Amino acid sequence: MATQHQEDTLLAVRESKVKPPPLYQVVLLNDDYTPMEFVVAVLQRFFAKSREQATQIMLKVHREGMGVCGVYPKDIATAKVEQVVSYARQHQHPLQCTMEEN
Ligand code: TYC
Repeated sequence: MATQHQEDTLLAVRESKVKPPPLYQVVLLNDDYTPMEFVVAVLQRFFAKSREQATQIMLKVHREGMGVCGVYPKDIATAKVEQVVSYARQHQHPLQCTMEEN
Protein backbone atom coordinates (compact mmCIF):
# COMPACT_ATOMS: atom_id res chain seq x y z
CA MET A 1 0.00 0.00 0.00
CA ALA A 2 1.53 3.32 -1.11
CA THR A 3 1.77 6.24 1.29
CA GLN A 4 0.01 9.50 0.50
CA HIS A 5 3.40 11.02 -0.33
CA GLN A 6 4.22 8.21 -2.77
CA GLU A 7 0.84 8.58 -4.47
CA ASP A 8 1.30 12.34 -4.79
CA THR A 9 4.75 11.81 -6.31
CA LEU A 10 3.42 9.26 -8.82
CA LEU A 11 0.59 11.58 -9.85
CA ALA A 12 2.98 14.52 -10.26
CA VAL A 13 5.31 12.46 -12.47
CA ARG A 14 2.40 11.20 -14.57
CA GLU A 15 1.01 14.74 -14.98
CA SER A 16 4.38 16.05 -16.15
CA LYS A 17 4.47 13.34 -18.88
CA VAL A 18 0.96 13.87 -20.32
CA LYS A 19 1.35 16.29 -23.20
CA PRO A 20 -1.58 18.15 -24.76
CA PRO A 21 -2.45 16.75 -28.22
CA PRO A 22 -0.66 18.51 -31.10
CA LEU A 23 -2.83 21.02 -32.96
CA TYR A 24 -3.06 21.48 -36.72
CA GLN A 25 -3.89 24.58 -38.73
CA VAL A 26 -6.36 23.95 -41.54
CA VAL A 27 -5.23 26.17 -44.42
CA LEU A 28 -7.01 27.28 -47.61
CA LEU A 29 -4.92 27.96 -50.73
CA ASN A 30 -5.67 30.49 -53.43
CA ASP A 31 -6.40 29.58 -57.05
CA ASP A 32 -7.61 31.53 -60.08
CA TYR A 33 -10.90 29.71 -60.66
CA THR A 34 -12.88 29.06 -57.46
CA PRO A 35 -15.50 31.82 -57.08
CA MET A 36 -15.06 34.11 -54.07
CA GLU A 37 -18.67 33.48 -53.06
CA PHE A 38 -18.05 29.72 -52.94
CA VAL A 39 -15.03 30.16 -50.63
CA VAL A 40 -17.08 32.37 -48.30
CA ALA A 41 -19.80 29.70 -48.21
CA VAL A 42 -17.20 26.99 -47.40
CA LEU A 43 -15.83 29.01 -44.48
CA GLN A 44 -19.34 29.51 -43.10
CA ARG A 45 -20.43 25.90 -43.61
CA PHE A 46 -17.34 23.97 -42.42
CA PHE A 47 -15.61 26.44 -40.07
CA ALA A 48 -18.63 28.16 -38.48
CA LYS A 49 -17.46 31.63 -39.51
CA SER A 50 -19.84 34.57 -39.76
CA ARG A 51 -20.28 36.03 -43.23
CA GLU A 52 -18.01 38.95 -42.24
CA GLN A 53 -15.24 36.69 -40.81
CA ALA A 54 -15.50 34.39 -43.83
CA THR A 55 -15.17 37.32 -46.24
CA GLN A 56 -12.04 38.60 -44.42
CA ILE A 57 -10.37 35.16 -44.53
CA MET A 58 -11.30 34.64 -48.21
CA LEU A 59 -9.82 38.06 -49.13
CA LYS A 60 -6.63 37.29 -47.20
CA VAL A 61 -6.24 34.00 -49.11
CA HIS A 62 -7.01 35.77 -52.40
CA ARG A 63 -4.36 38.48 -51.76
CA GLU A 64 -1.66 36.54 -49.87
CA GLY A 65 -2.02 33.03 -51.31
CA MET A 66 -3.09 31.22 -48.15
CA GLY A 67 -4.98 31.67 -44.90
CA VAL A 68 -5.87 29.78 -41.73
CA CYS A 69 -9.50 28.61 -41.40
CA GLY A 70 -9.14 27.07 -37.93
CA VAL A 71 -6.92 25.10 -35.53
CA TYR A 72 -7.91 21.57 -34.41
CA PRO A 73 -6.62 18.23 -33.12
CA LYS A 74 -5.38 15.93 -35.90
CA ASP A 75 -8.54 13.86 -36.46
CA ILE A 76 -10.81 16.91 -36.66
CA ALA A 77 -8.39 18.75 -38.97
CA THR A 78 -8.17 15.69 -41.25
CA ALA A 79 -11.97 15.46 -41.44
CA LYS A 80 -12.32 19.20 -42.25
CA VAL A 81 -9.77 18.96 -45.09
CA GLU A 82 -11.59 15.94 -46.57
CA GLN A 83 -15.00 17.61 -46.29
CA VAL A 84 -13.83 20.84 -47.94
CA VAL A 85 -12.00 19.10 -50.82
CA SER A 86 -14.94 16.73 -51.41
CA TYR A 87 -17.47 19.61 -51.38
CA ALA A 88 -15.32 21.65 -53.78
CA ARG A 89 -14.97 18.70 -56.20
CA GLN A 90 -18.73 18.07 -56.11
CA HIS A 91 -19.10 21.64 -57.36
CA GLN A 92 -16.24 21.27 -59.91
CA HIS A 93 -14.00 23.82 -58.18
CA PRO A 94 -10.22 23.29 -57.80
CA LEU A 95 -10.11 24.77 -54.27
CA GLN A 96 -7.19 23.33 -52.25
CA CYS A 97 -7.24 22.80 -48.49
CA THR A 98 -4.38 21.36 -46.41
CA MET A 99 -3.24 21.06 -42.78
CA GLU A 100 0.00 22.01 -41.01
CA GLU A 101 1.15 21.10 -37.53
CA ASN A 102 1.36 24.21 -35.32
N1 TYC B 1 -8.74 33.88 -56.37
C1 TYC B 1 -10.15 33.49 -56.51
C2 TYC B 1 -10.85 34.40 -57.49
O1 TYC B 1 -10.33 35.44 -57.85
C3 TYC B 1 -10.87 33.55 -55.16
C4 TYC B 1 -10.33 32.57 -54.15
C5 TYC B 1 -10.15 32.97 -52.85
C6 TYC B 1 -10.07 31.23 -54.51
C7 TYC B 1 -9.69 32.06 -51.88
C8 TYC B 1 -9.58 30.33 -53.57
O2 TYC B 1 -8.97 29.85 -51.30
C9 TYC B 1 -9.42 30.75 -52.27
N2 TYC B 1 -12.03 34.01 -57.93
